[in-house]
Amino acid sequence: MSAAPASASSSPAGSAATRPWTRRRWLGASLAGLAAAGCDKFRLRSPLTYQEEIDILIWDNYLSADLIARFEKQASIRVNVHLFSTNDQLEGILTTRKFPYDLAMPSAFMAKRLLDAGLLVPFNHRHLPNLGHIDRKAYNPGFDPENAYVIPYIWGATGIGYNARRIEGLPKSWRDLFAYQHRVLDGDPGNISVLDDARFTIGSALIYLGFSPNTESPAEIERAAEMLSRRIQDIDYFESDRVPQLLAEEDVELALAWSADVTKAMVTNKRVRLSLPQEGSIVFRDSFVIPRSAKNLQAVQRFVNYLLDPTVAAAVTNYSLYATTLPLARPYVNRFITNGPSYFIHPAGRNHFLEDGGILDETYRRVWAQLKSQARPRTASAH
Ligand code: N2P
Repeated sequence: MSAAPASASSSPAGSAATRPWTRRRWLGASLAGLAAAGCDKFRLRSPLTYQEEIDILIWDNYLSADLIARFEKQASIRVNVHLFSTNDQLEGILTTRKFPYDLAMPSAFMAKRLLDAGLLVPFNHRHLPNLGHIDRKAYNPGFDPENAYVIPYIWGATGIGYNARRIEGLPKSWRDLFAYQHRVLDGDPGNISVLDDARFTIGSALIYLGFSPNTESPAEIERAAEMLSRRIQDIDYFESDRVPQLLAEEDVELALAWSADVTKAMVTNKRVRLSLPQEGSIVFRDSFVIPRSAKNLQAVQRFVNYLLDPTVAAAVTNYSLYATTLPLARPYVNRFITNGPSYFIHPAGRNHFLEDGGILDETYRRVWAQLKSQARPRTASAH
C-alpha cells in the first residue's frame, strides 16, 4: 500500500469545488482508493459518447472513478463530478452560482437549511425503487420524514484523531484538544488541527462546555469561541480535507476529525487512533438532495438509485471508508472498516445531530470569521 489514502485534494478548501477532476486527480484519487480499500480497480475514462449528462456536487473522496464509470457505461449518462469541502462552502455555491447542478450532498442540517431557502426540489420515489434499502432509523423525521427531499447516505461521528505513540495518555475528553497542553513524548511541541467547519468545530467546543451544539444562546456560542481563541496559537491547521495525511504523516498529534478520516490515516500509520470524547460528539448524515437548478431529474435519480443498490453502496464505503446507511450493504463492507473508527459511535444520549440554526447560524459565522482572523500565519496562509 502506498501513501496516505486521501487524495490529490491538497489545494485550498475554497477552491475545491471549482477544480475539475483532471486525469491526474482521477488517478490520484483512484490510486488512493486502491490503497485504502484494496478493491476498486482503476480504469481511465473510455471515449464513450453519452446520451445525457449530469453534474454532481459531492464531498471529496466519496465516489470512486470506477463506480462512476460503471454507471456511465450502463446508463449512457455522463457524470461530471464537482467537489466541495465544507457545508458552508456548499451553501455558498448553491446560493451564488448559476451552474445547473443536478445533485448535491450536504449534511442533514445543511439540507434543511437549503430546503427552507427553497433551493431544493423533491425526489420522485417512483424513480427510486432502491430507496427502501436505507435504514429507517437514518431517516430525518424532524423535517423530512418521508425522504421527499433528503436521502441520507453516509454517516460518521466526529472525534479526536491522535497519535498513540507521541501523545502521553489517551485523549478521553474534548479538553485534551481544546484546553490542555499535551506532553508530546519526543519533546517536539505537538501540532493540532481542527475542522475548517464552523458548526462542527464550535459545536464540539460547545459539547465540551456542557452546552448543546445547537444552542440558541449567543452567549454560549461566544464562550465556546473564547475557549477556542485561547487555544488559537496552538492550532496549526484549520483543515477538513487533509486530516488523513496530517495524521498519517505525523504532522499533527491531535486532530478534530471525521471518523473515517482516522480510518484512512490508520491504513498507513498504525499509531493513529480515534477517541470519541466522553462528553459526546457530533454525528453527521451526508444526504443526497436535488438543487432547484437541476436540469436532468430523471437521469440524476437513476444515478441515485444506482448508488442505493446495496453492493454499490458497499463499494462506496469500501472506497471512501465512510459508513453507509444501507444495512444490506454492510455484509459487503471490508471488516477493517466496520470494526474500525468509521463505525465508532457513542451509546445513545451522547450523539448530537446538528440542526439548522436559521438566523442563529449568522452568530456562528461571525464568531468563526473572528476566530480564523486570529489564526497563526501558517494556518491563515494554508487557506
Ligand atoms: C470526506 C469528507 C467527509 C465529510 N472527504 C463529512 N461530512
